[in-house]
Amino acid sequence: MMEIWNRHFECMDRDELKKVQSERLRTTVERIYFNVPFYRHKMQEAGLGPESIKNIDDISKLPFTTKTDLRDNYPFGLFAVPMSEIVRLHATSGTTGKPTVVGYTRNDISTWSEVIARTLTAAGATRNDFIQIAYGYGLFTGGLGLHYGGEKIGASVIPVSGGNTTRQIQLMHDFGTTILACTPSYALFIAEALQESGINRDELKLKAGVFGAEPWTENMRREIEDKLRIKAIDIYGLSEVIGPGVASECSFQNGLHINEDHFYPEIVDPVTLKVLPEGAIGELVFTTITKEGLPLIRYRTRDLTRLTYEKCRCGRTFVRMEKCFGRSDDMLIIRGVNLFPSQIETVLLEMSEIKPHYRIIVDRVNNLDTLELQVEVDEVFFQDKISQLQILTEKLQDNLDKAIGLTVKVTLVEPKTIERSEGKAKRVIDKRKY
Ligand code: DLL
Repeated sequence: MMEIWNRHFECMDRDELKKVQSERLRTTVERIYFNVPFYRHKMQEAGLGPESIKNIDDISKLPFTTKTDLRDNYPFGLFAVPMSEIVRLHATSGTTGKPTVVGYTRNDISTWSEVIARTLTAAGATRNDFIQIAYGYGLFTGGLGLHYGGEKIGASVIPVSGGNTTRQIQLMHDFGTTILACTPSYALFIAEALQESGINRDELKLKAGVFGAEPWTENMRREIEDKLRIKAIDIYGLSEVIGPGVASECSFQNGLHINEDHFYPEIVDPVTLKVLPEGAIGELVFTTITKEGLPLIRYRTRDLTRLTYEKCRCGRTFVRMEKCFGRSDDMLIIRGVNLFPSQIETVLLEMSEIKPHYRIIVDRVNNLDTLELQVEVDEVFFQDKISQLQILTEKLQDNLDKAIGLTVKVTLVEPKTIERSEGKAKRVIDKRKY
């Protein structure tokens, strides 16, 4: 039987939980009403005051928040505390090139460590484990998010960050890593590199992995589990809400338990915004009910899933969300980095030599995402010497790298070779099979 990190909350009677959620929601609403002008105005427009929210069921009266709201209030406009209370900033890329910025108070960092401690414990980790964190460290929430939770449970944390696969395998072998934390696509890449490394799987002590930050299928899980001979646990989160630690699977791998005492979930119809009943597929919406730095009210994640309140065999009473089905918008996740096609478009539009006809082709080769951009250029480039094309390709590649932080394979093509469309253009071809 697997351990549970915080039995008091994770196995709380649901009526009791509702009381906790109601009280925490009231505190949050007061906090945002008095400290964040954006929220106060939105509540006033809806004819609401802090006293309108008495218990968790009143949540449906509150207005939704979107990524655009965060962007419009860039960088710190939605923070609910003075900057002197903020001890950490993280960020993700957004549509306009401006990142979405999130801020944490000391208590928020402690909440984050708590929810990750639950995640890691549910994956079977204890103080005797060696956790190799191959999520990126930096503005991305993956690395540092897992890190603090790993230390909280007393495990030996190996903060290797992403990349350098040969070294990952070497450390895994030499340090006796038991838990691997990275994106599922990177886990598969590591698995294949291991087969070629000369190190035998039996020489490793690996027993489980906590994988997330991008969508992945049951097929991919099976492949990882077979190749690495580990238990592959799905973990979900988003920077705006806290980072990783929002929801995670238990050993039964049958839906992700949402840390409902901190993040209150709803499923809504992405078009009508009506709250949908249990079991219906729709857009996941979160209200943070304990966060201080950046509380979010009914934040639309764009992730599509469904919820079940059925009791889980593990003993946890928290609601479970199914593995994400996809997104209601067009955000791509390439090697764990969020990318909107419009970011690429912005770069193209800034270069006069290039026509705004392009196609983005995403694929997965050897389990790593690849990104190709096919773009039309003026005829003169094809009449001229090849070196001209080469120079332009390199310039574009360089500009893209700077703007989106991803290596893009650029293919310049002759005018009118890219299919036109009369309705919405399908600019993205995603060949990945999750
Ligand atoms: O990816 C936080 C994270 C780090 C989660 C490490 C898990 C592990 P963002 O960069 O803000 O935060 O991206 C959030 O990634 O809205 C989903 O679309 C997607 N996503 C995250 N986890 C999963 C998952 C981190 N397990 C966005 N399955 C989210 C499917 C996921 N999609």
